Amino acid sequence: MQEATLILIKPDGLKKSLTGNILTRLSETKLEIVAAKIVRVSRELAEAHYAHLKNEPFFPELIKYIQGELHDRRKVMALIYWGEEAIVKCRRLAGVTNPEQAESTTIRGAYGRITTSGLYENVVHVSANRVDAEREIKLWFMPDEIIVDLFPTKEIIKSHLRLRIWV
Ligand code: FUP
Repeated sequence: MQEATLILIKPDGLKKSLTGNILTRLSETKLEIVAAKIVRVSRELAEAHYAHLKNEPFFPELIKYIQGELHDRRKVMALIYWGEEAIVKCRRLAGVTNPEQAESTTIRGAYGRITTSGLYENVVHVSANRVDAEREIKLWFMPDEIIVDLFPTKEIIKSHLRLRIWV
């Protein structure tokens, strides 16, 4: 079954110049990149992305991290990979959330670390399942930024501007 997954190369990955390595590792999956961009992450986007962790003690630090405030790199690279079993293939390559517990052959195991304050700096975000992937893709991308039709869309007219938005 073809499916899509959101990948973020987080600010620590960008600062450590790991973009090439990470994309090379992901190319092992033979999945197709159907969208890619560099994003300046607003507080609203960061909080929406990590809404499920709102009550965790590390939440404020996590928001700073994904916004790039800990690495002097106020950007992330966002990509959508698409194809057979995309979610599990990318998760497997990324490794588990805790970089100390991730296999050393995975991206997080090879390049991640835990900060002195206990935050996991794990280099990449990879959608965990189909429900998360759909929610996250719709948060990070507009329909016209993706070269395949992943989810239903509708057209709206806003101040004489014709836009395509998620239904
Ligand atoms: P994942 O789906 O692997 O990104 O895991 P989560 O959504 O549970 O966590 C999101 C981010 O919160 C992680 F990438 C790093 C951070 N985190 C911590 O710093 N400590 C924790 O105990 C759990 C998550």
